[in-house]
Amino acid sequence: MADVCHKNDTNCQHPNLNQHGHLQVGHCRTTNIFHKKHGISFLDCLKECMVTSICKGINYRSHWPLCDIVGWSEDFTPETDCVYTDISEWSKSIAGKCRDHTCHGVEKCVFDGKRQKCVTAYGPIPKDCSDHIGKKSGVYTIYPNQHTRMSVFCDMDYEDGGWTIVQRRFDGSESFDRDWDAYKSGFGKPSGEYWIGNDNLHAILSERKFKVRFILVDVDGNSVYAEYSNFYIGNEESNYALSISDYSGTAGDGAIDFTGTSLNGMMFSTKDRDNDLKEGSCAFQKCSGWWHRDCTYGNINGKLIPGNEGQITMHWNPWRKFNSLQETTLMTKPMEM
Ligand SMILES: [Ca+2]
Repeated sequence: MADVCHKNDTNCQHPNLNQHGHLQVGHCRTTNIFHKKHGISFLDCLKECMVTSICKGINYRSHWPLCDIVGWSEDFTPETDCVYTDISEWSKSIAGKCRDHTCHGVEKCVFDGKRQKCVTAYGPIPKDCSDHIGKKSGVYTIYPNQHTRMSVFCDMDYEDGGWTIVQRRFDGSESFDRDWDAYKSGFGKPSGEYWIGNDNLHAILSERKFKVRFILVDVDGNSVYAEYSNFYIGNEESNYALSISDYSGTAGDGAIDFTGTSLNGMMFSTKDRDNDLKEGSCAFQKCSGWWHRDCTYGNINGKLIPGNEGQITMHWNPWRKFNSLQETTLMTKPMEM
């Protein structure tokens, strides 16, 4: 440890691993593993984690020996001979000259003999679900940029997979008749019904060029889709101004208002923030946060009340008029994979 520890730091020079009750023996993380290193010691593995901003802990298998650099993760899976430990439990001095580094999420600190440098760590960090491709559908963590981390549902089965779910509804367990702050930060659970959050969506869409797809299912189980090959939303200062165009699909174009005009360029509205072009509040009238213009013909954030019809329902007018749909999904994926 001489190369990484300060000479007066006895705990670092001679760490007693057995003193650390925070070692999780026989359990390891299985998601958000960014990097694996063979043939290094436990302490070097800890050091590797310590200098990597995105690292929250390590899995270590002493019989290989194998070191996993693990990001933010909640799962724990039993595995004999595997040890997990959270990096926050350890002295920062293990990082040696990089102990007070200020590198960001996708970087790691190296010391070049004179000073700290931040270099890109371990290739691409998953910015959206397309970077998790090849895995099965489920909840994953994505890091659109250095300051944004979120859990999302990734659909890896639909049309080659790689879809990041923006909105998903199928059982009516979440209310979507919510205010600005709820839509801003997102609500619901990625494993169930949810809205990803407008700030999160802006962060994702700012990294690449995206298409978006609406999947709609009626009460009889019929399914159609609407795709727009141009999709972007601005930041909160722009009221999440929407770019949406180039429709294709089987559902009909529902990204239009009552006059048949595209919602392209519209700002987001909620029941407590009216940014639409109509007298009165469309968000209030349609029970949905959305990019209302003269309201909207595609009201996927309306009320999920199968068997009912009207302005407030979760509907897609070009397909099933104002009848409540049974399921809706809004998902996005980079144009080029
Ligand atoms: Ca209005």
